[in-house]
Amino acid sequence: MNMNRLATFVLAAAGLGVALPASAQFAKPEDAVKYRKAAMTVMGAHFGRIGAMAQGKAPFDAATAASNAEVVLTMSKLPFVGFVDGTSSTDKGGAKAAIWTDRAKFDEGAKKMQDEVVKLAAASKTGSLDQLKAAAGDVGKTCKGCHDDFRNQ
Ligand code: ASC
Repeated sequence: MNMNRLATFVLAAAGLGVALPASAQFAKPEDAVKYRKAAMTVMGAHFGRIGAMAQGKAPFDAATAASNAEVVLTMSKLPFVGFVDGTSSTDKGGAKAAIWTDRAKFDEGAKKMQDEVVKLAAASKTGSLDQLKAAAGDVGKTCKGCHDDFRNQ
């Protein structure tokens, strides 16, 4: 396949939402690490805005909550392709080797987070602060659960 054809294929696959193998998405392992960290950072920034409202640290605004939840919903789908083999680390905040030795548990944790984020997005559209608080609490538990098990302190 020449480069133009390859590019067309990759763009078509992306447009169709087809998951490409990680090797096709990242030229180098460190690119995958950078990608997953960036996705987590953006997700955390927008979830943090909702968390601040849920905790009364920022004024509740339903439209702001809903738009942040939409970003979290999109971002929640992105980091996991970046957990490619051979990219565990012992650095603070790095990915523990347990991700690769206990992959089923890791994948289950990711799925749980994604499911709770779907509920968060729905809750954010009701305009109810109480519903937002409950859903944000459930999402936060899924973040923490995985971080406790799979992210270096
Ligand atoms: C966040 C964020 C996390 C989670 C976690 C919830 O906003 O960046 O990792 O919430 O702290 O316990």
